[in-house]
Amino acid sequence: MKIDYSKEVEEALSQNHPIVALESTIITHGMPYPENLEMAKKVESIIREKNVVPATIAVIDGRIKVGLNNETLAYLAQKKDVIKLSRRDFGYALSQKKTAGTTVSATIIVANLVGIKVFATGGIGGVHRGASETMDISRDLEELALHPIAVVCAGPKAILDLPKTLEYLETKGVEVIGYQTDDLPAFYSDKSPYKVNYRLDKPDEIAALLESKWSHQINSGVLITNPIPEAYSLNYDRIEKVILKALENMKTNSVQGQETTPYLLNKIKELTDDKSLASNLALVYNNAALAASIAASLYN
Ligand code: PSU
Ligand code: MN
Repeated sequence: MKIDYSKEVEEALSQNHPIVALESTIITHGMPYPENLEMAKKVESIIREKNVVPATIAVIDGRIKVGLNNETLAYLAQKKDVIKLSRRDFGYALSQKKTAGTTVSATIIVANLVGIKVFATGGIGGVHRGASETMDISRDLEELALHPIAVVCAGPKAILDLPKTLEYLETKGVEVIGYQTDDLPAFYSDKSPYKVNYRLDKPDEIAALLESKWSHQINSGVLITNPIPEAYSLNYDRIEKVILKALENMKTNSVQGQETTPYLLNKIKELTDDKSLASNLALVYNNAALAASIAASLYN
């Protein structure tokens, strides 16, 4: 397999040392520069503080990279015309030597190829509002269903249809765990009107769930939903109004397909005077810390 590892990740893999995978679409398409770069470095340091190795995954000039150095992170964070890479896009990006941010779906694929079991992100993609018309359902859900990996997030992104996303995950056999919560976290908000499948309060209980599931060859993913810290949580009803406005804007501008999510995140940032970006950063850091604790417990 033509995959380039950072030295740190290569060593961790050979010594069975805990690793947390990180995606890179959040860097290339999810946040503006320079906040994206600051975020990419800080998540890694949060993971290292727990003696766990971070593995940011991306495609650089047609090579799959697992573990990026600061120079490559800086390059990726500023690069224009970078591909948002999902399962669909591997053939083109690799053969044409393109540079790409890997979405949750593509990051799951690569993490699984190299044997990483825990992955932290902000929010996953899911069933979009209006999906019965547009059929826009994120590939993230399919890859979660296909591979034994734990994805730690702050819930599906609030721009989505949350009940339909939960239904879809049920159909696909993906357990939705609430970390210290019964309510489904909704990305910018720590609560939503919906419930998670099961609540677990300790990282080692989550690790035990993963081991129980996977040791019986029930090889599907698990979604760990971790509520955004209260200080950064935005009111669910208030942010819902902002989302509706952003969705209207999106229609007016005929935005569709893979541009949908980056467009909405950016519009919401504008409409909230950057408050949503501060929340997005806080929730990513919170997820990195939980993912590192789960990974450490899993490899013990
Ligand atoms: N989480 C964030 N910001 C993001 C994303 C996640 O806080 O930008 C990205 C992830 O890479 C996810 C993608 O896989 O958004 C979903 O895109 P889509 O809805 O087109 O599948
Ligand atoms: Mn889509």
